[in-house]
Amino acid sequence: MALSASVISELATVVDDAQRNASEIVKLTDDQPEMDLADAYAVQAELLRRWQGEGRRLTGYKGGLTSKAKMVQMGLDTPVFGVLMGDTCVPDGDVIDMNGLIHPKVEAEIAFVTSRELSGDVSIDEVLAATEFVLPAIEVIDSRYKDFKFDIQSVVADNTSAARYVVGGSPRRAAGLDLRLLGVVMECNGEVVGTAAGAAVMGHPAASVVELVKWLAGAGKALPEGSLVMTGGVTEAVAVNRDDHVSARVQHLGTVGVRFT
Ligand code: OOG
Ligand code: MG
Repeated sequence: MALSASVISELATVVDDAQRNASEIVKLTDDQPEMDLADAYAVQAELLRRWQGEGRRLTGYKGGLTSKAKMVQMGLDTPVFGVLMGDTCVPDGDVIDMNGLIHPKVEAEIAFVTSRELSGDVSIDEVLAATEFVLPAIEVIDSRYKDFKFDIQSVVADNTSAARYVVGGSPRRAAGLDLRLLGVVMECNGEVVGTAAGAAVMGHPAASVVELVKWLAGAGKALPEGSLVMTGGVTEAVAVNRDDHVSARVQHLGTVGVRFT
C-alpha cells in the first residue's frame, strides 16, 4: 500500500458522498497518483465497514470485467471484485428512479446463490457443488467518475461501479445445466442489444466465483453460505435512459426485467 490510513479514509468519504448524491467526481488517481490496487481495495473495505455500521446489509459479492466484451469496452484487463448491499436490490419487474443515478448502464449477468461456505482455492466443480441455484440478473452500474472513465484503482475504490441489481427469472439448480452453453439475450425496449453465452465469463461463469473466493481468501475471508454472487456482464454494458425497459433472458433460467423512470 502506498497511502496512509487517513488518506484512505478521506477517499472513502469522497466516493461515499458521490454515491449518495449521485454526483460525478474525477478519478481518485488524478489527485493520488501513488494509489495502488491494495489502497483501492482498502477504500472499498472502509466503505463496507461504514455501510455495515449504518445498518446496511451485505448480501453478496460481484465480479466485474470478467468477460472479454467488458474488458475491451472499459480498456482494462484485470477482473475486479465488489460488494452487494441489500438496499440496492431491486425486485424483478420493478422500476428504478434515474434521479438517484448519474449515467447508468445495464449488464446481463448469471448470478449464483451459494448453499455452503466457500474458502481458499476452490475448483469450478466445488463451486457448483456449493451452489443452491443459478438465476438471471441485471446489474445497473453507475460509475461515479466523469464520462464513465477510470483506471483499475479508481473503479475498485468506487465499489466497481455497483449501483443496483435485479435478480429473478426462474432460479434453477446448476446440476444438469452446462452453464457455459447458456444463451443470454439482453433487450432494451424489445430490441436486442447484446447476445452471449455463459462461457463469455472466464470460460465458465463459476470461474468468476472461483476468482472471487480467491480474492476473499487474500483478505482473510470466506464466501458465506447464502451469498449472492453476480459473475459479471456477459456483453458490453448498455447505457439507459428514462422510460427504457431492459430485460435479460437466460436460456433455461427465464427472464429478469426492470424499467427506468
Ligand atoms: C466496472 C464494473 C464492471 C461487470 O459486470 O463487468 C462490472 C465498470 O465497467 O464500470 O460490473
Ligand atoms: Mg457487473
